[in-house]
Amino acid sequence: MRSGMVTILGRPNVGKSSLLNALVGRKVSIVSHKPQTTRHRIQGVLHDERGQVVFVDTPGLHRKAERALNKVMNQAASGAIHDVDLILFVVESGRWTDEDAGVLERLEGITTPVGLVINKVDRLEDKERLLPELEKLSKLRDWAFIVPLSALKRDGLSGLAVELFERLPQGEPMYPDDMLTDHDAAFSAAEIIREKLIRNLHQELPYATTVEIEKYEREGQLDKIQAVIWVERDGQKAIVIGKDGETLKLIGSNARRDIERARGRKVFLKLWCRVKENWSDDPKALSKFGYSGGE
Ligand SMILES: Nc1nc2c(ncn2[C@@H]2O[C@H](COP(=O)(O)OP(=O)(O)OP(=O)(O)O)[C@@H](O)[C@H]2O)c(=O)[nH]1
Ligand SMILES: [Mg+2]
Repeated sequence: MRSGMVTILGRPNVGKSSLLNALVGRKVSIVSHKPQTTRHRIQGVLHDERGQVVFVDTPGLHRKAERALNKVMNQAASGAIHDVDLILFVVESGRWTDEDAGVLERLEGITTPVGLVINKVDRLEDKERLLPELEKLSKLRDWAFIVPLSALKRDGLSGLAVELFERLPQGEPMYPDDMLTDHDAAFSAAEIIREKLIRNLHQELPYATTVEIEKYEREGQLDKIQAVIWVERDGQKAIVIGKDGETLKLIGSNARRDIERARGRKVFLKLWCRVKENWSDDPKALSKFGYSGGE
């Protein structure tokens, strides 16, 4: 049996969380078309007759880390470079940017093997374009392997799994075979609510919000959840709530449906919106809301 830890790294929005979910076979990490969706390290476990892979999904490494929250996110990603068996460097097919180059720079001098994943190849209209791209990217560093794939279409995943199991050390599984993530129900619920916020709010607003679970109780067949959406200003609160409370209602019902699906139980969800000025640049608030750069 093979067993090991694999960190998924890359700039924002390349599809790291989508790849994790595709590999694990269940949605353990939230996804959106907006960059900087993932804020925490998320573990997901792949179980297979060949062994077990524990993946660590990380916040996209980005250049402009001005606010304390963005610094913590970059730290969380960088910290996951060490003490793992392999790193997957994820890029987007046909779109190499300065931020990708920045991630590559951080990997300089690292002795952990790094495999390159070229994601979103489904978007290539002309498949012939892939060859010159492979050629160009292959020269950037000494890769353990290069795998083009589509996380969205689940195309090319088995090829990646072959490469992973070949390189991971021999060993017994670290986690029981029904465990797909290390996060508890409250954390998952908060993340699902945050995903709905990102998807339903426009522009910069999602970056000014976070979710805190105040109460999570099991009552028979029902999970009763009370959660607070924190924003930074009164004006933002008005937008989150919306006209006649419609936006908040929509976010709540979308989130409830997904939490029910994830837990396989009925859910009662009560959502509030509150203001905490400048929370995303306030180290105390960040720690209260569960953001940390390291383990
Ligand atoms: N066409 C296409 N889109 C994809 C693929 N994989 C992911 N996406 C989309 O790319 C966007 C970003 O996906 P995420 O998985 O959230 O990306 P991420 O790298 O985790 O982003 P951050 O957490 O913000 O760093 C979403 O809209 C996904 O649906 C793919 O293989 N093909
Ligand atoms: Mg992500």
